[in-house]
Amino acid sequence: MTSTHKFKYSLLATAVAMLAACSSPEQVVEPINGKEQSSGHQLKTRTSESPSQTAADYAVFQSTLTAAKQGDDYLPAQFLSRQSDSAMGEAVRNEWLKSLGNRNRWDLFQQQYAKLDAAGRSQEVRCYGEYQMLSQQGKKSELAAEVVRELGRQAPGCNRLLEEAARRGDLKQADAWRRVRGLISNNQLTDARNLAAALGSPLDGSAGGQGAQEALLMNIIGSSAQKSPAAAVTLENLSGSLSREQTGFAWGVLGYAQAKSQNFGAALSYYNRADRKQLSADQFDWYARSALRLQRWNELADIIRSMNDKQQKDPTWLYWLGRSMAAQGNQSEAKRLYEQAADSGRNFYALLAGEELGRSVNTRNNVSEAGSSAINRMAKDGAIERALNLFRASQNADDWNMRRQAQAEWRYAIRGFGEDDLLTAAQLAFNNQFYEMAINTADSTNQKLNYQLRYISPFKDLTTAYAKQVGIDPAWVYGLIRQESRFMMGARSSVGAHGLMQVMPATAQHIAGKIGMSQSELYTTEGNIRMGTWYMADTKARLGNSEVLASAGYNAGPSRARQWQGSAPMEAAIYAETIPFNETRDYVKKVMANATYYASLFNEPNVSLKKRIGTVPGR
Ligand code: BLG
Repeated sequence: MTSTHKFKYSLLATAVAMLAACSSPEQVVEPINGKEQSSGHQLKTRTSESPSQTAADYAVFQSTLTAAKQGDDYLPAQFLSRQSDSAMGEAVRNEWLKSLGNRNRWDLFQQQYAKLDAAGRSQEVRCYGEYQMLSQQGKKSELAAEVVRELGRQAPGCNRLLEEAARRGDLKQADAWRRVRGLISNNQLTDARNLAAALGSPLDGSAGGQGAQEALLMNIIGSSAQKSPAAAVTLENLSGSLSREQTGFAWGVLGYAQAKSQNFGAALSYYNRADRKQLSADQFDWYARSALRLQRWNELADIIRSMNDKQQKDPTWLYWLGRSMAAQGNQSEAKRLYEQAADSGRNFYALLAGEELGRSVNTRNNVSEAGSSAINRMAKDGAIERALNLFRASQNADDWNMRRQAQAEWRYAIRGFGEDDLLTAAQLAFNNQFYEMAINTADSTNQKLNYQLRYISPFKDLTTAYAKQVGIDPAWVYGLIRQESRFMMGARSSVGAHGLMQVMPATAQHIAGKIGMSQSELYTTEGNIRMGTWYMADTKARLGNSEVLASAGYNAGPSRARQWQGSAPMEAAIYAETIPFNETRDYVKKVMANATYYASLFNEPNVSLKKRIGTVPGR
């Protein structure tokens, strides 16, 4: 060992010893996390730190994460000796633990694992934790039994856990081979091969048996094969040499591929030959959506009833099962299902189900606003203070990554809060114009509801004026901004959409040309609102005057929104539910539900979601 290494590791030993010794209250997760609190006065404040301390730690945060990823033990230990009880600390510890697990440094791993609040452990770190207990103490892994039910890619630590459990014969064979098939269908061939080998039957057929058998499926459910019209024929022809489990799985994959390409008839006929026990939640969703799009109500009911309990309780399927029951004349059962959906929260289907029951949207707060003394006390909590300090610094520096970390610190700070504390925190965030966290925090309560905080409406003069100028409903505009940016002025998306209304630079160029603006106005608050509202109105006019189509077009492009229309007019909720892009489907439902709440808060005459969305015309 070189002298620098010696130096490094003696420092490491000191830092680790310091960490072990540091069990002062601020290092341990405070009781604030965990229990439901009945009122704000139980809030215990965490130790505060100076803004310069937070800034100094943030300055080395990214490089510490990188060092941890690259297998360095010194910098993470040093960072955690100063900044442990925070989101930054949790992120560093998670990254460090992954690296320790990967390098089999189990003593240090165990020590650090114990210091990480269970609610803050990443899934991969939990996988390493269970891997360690399985491989060293032979303790069976519950997480492995859960993860093996997933069909897609998993983090390396989770694959390692699965393969160890497979080698020991701990996995249910049916689940394990189903995952092998799922990996093949998701183009994760290396992981599929590794799992099959760990199960003792490699896909290359070298040991014959199950592995060789499963390899036959590659030409049918492989990621490009599954989309081809020939796949179904190949599956028919090969079914004599495949097991029932294999054909049952393969039909599910082919059904899903057709549904995602909007061939709902073919999708349904393939899905009908699938083994329902092997379908994933995502595959089941598209099975049901295929029946829904074709309005085959009896089949839809049957499909929803075969979903697992959790999925059946999703407001989406409660509502659509209710509609199936109503279509079949079973009004009492429909009513029972609508009641469950309506009570599920403030989502799209809760609103639609409520309307079926004759209820209308309610935006009356059922609690009084947080008082100033509670807000002041909250502001003194060290974790809240850290989040706000970082938020302010991010605004001063116009630093988007820092803003994201401020959000993470806020989420960390409010973890485990009771509903009173959540609403106090939401008000505090709002008072500081930390809008996205005001909304998210207020939105996380279930019993105590403050609608002004859930549906805040800053920038009112500008937004209302431009909405009126182009003749669209301000409630729809607010519903869209809330979903696009949570009212963050400098918001930037992964693909480059910008500002409150998340306008893409290329779209801004197009808009600017149409209405005589400069493209650079995209970056001002007013210019962004003017561009976004104009584009909403223009898209709506081009797409049958439908807010639903226009919302889809705003997010995915008008030509896609048009392509998803049917040849005949269609109930807009069916259109929205069968949008193939996950982002856009979720977006449209949220924008429309938000618009309904804003309409109520703005005292607009139409507060019916059903009327607002109406019918989508045919292509
Ligand atoms: C939209 C554009 C459309 C464009 C589509 O992208 O942006 N809308 C606006 O700029 C207002 O004009 O259609 S096209 O002109 O026909 O191509 C498709 O390119 C914006 C979307 C993109 C999306 N947000 C507004 O909804 C976005 O940023 N997605 C990434 C989300 S995340 O960061 O990964 O979470």
